[in-house]
Amino acid sequence: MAIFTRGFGGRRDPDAVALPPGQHLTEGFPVLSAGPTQYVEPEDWSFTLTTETDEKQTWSWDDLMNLPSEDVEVDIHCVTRWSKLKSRWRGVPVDAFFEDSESEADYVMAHSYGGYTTNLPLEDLLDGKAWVVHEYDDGPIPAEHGGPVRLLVPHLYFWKSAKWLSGFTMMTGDEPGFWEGFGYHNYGDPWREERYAGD
Ligand SMILES: Nc1nc2c(c(=O)[nH]1)N[C@H]1C(S)=C(S)[C@@H](COP(=O)(O)O)O[C@H]1N2
Ligand SMILES: [Mo]
Repeated sequence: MAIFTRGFGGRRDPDAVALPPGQHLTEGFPVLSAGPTQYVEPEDWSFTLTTETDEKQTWSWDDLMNLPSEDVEVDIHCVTRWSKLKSRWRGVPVDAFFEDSESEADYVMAHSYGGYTTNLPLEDLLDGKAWVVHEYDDGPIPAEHGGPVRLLVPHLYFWKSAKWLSGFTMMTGDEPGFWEGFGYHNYGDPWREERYAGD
């Protein structure tokens, strides 16, 4: 029978094995925003880490540029079922922002210019698993994709990668962010297909 035939249907496409369940490949880069694109100039951008005791630390664009950045090439997976392989970013591992933090909280709310939020366990942001990125494909991140600075958490569905990142707030207890409050899964592991609450 035809099960080993490559071609129409693509079921034996070697790329398919790299995709989480229920995802298909896109060559483009769809834009998904719950509200209007935010236009923030690098000189107006800042990032504030607020601890559970309301201590604040703020980084300007220049501060961000002075932290060690690295190049990352990662696959990204949107809950609306597109995946993009080998997307190329440059940014600072999230670990750098916690070096001088006295926080003992286990959960983080990421905040964006424009009001978007998304919640993550702190451990999913540390140990080189997530980045505060400021370049896409060797250039500035286009505003519609979250520039000048977005969060990149490639091991979770892409709604966790907050565009126009403005800060983290530490939380001793977990709380839903924007989409999590509208029924998206609290954690969002694409490999376990955690799309919606109850998955
Ligand atoms: N601030 C902000 N960040 C956001 C969103 C948003 O609406 N606002 N949408 C999320 C969703 S659902 C997805 S799939 C990705 C889309 O990123 P892209 O537009 O660069 O593809 O951004 C995530 N980050
Ligand atoms: Mo999404």
